Amino acid sequence: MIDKLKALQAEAAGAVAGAATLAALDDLRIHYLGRKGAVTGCLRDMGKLSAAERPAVGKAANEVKDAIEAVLAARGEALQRSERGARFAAEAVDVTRPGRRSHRGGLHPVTLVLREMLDLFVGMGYAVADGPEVETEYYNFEALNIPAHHPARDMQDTFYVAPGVVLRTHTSPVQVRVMETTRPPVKIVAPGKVYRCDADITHSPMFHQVEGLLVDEGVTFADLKGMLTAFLHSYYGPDTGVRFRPSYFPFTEPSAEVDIQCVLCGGSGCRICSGTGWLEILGCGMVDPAVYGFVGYDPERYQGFAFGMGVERIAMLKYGIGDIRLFYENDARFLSHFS
Ligand code: 2U9
Repeated sequence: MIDKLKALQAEAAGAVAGAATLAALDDLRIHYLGRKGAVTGCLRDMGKLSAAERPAVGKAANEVKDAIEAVLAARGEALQRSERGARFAAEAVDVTRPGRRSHRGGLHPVTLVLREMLDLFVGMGYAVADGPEVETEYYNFEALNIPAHHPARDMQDTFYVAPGVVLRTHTSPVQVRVMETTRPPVKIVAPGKVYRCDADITHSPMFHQVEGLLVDEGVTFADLKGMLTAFLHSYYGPDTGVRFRPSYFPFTEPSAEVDIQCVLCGGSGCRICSGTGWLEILGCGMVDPAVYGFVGYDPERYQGFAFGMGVERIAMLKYGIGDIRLFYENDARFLSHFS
């Protein structure tokens, strides 16, 4: 029996030394020392021994049990150390590596250009006004001296929401609403989205406008010319040529369109300006006295000027963008040029 125990001890020592994982070590503990284990079996069999043999065999069995427990504990500690070491190595963080850059967004080019333009008008004392994008025909057309059956009211140009209700085709209704509730002097710019049934590389069914209105006593076309020239010189540089051409709008009389010298060729003629050397940049005029009738202003006492421009058009000319649809596609490669 003692020989058998010694053999078990030697066998266990070899097996424990060869155990590669804590789980394998646990299996060995059960195999040798568990309730149905080999050493436990020997201790149970002691009942069959004579009273004379029992003390020596019992002592040997306890020694073998202690010895196996000792090698299991030593191997367990060693395996725990190396398993922890391997885990630490796998989880190690190299604090000397460069950090990951976070991607920073930026303002949309239409927002950038709109803010730059508004900054210049606010600097000249204009207040910023806004109003609804869904408008009545009265505010979008009638009060602006665009009577029924005028070509500008044609279904091709205007999105009708319901009878008598449209998506505003310009921000001019904002100025009408301000005049209805405010006595002169009025000095406002009205930025915002407008809608027209039109789509190609330079037209979009939704785009942005900035319009302006100044009404007071003694306002002349010279004031309009001087203010817009100052605005365009601030925006495009003081040496940029500016010219006013006669034009027609139902809500202004007289009316003009304003050109700047081509931003690309400087006036010698190129693809952008179709060889003319000039680019149309905005429209303007003296508010038609008929408009004052709708808002209760005295046309004998007050004069005013108004102007309007498309924000996308100005952004396209500033950044050399050839297709208006690029503004609405949210392609990060396009937008990243402006951040
Ligand atoms: C009131 C009276 C007059 C606003 C004006 C223009 C000329 C003009 C266009 C520029 C390019 C529209 O975006 S665009 O297609 N606008 O040429 N707008 S005068 O005149 C007003 C506005 C409100 C009460």
